[in-house]
Amino acid sequence: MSNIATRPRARPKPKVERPRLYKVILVNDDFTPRNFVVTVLKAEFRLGSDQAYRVMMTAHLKGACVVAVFPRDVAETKAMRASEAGRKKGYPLTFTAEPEE
Ligand code: NFA
Repeated sequence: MSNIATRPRARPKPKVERPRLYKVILVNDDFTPRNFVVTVLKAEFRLGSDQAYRVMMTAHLKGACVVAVFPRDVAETKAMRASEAGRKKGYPLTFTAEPEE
């Protein structure tokens, strides 16, 4: 007689890992106007007005602030686009992307 499926099923833990997420970080500078930073946060990261203002002020007061987390390619593209928006206006506005711990 077949004993298929009569033993306790072995359930090896699948050794798959989620892709790491990357943080996009807004870096403070002394030149980019506050309202321009807020505008970029709203346009590039779809933050609401209140959240955009809070992120801008946190970077302003503490030196940097995490804006959002994304898969690597999305984080890098968004950081680049947002930094370019500032560069286009002659501001040193900088966003970086770095892996989560
Ligand atoms: N520190 C800038 C100012 O006082 C505002 C700013 C905030 C710039 C966050 C860059 C990032 N105008």
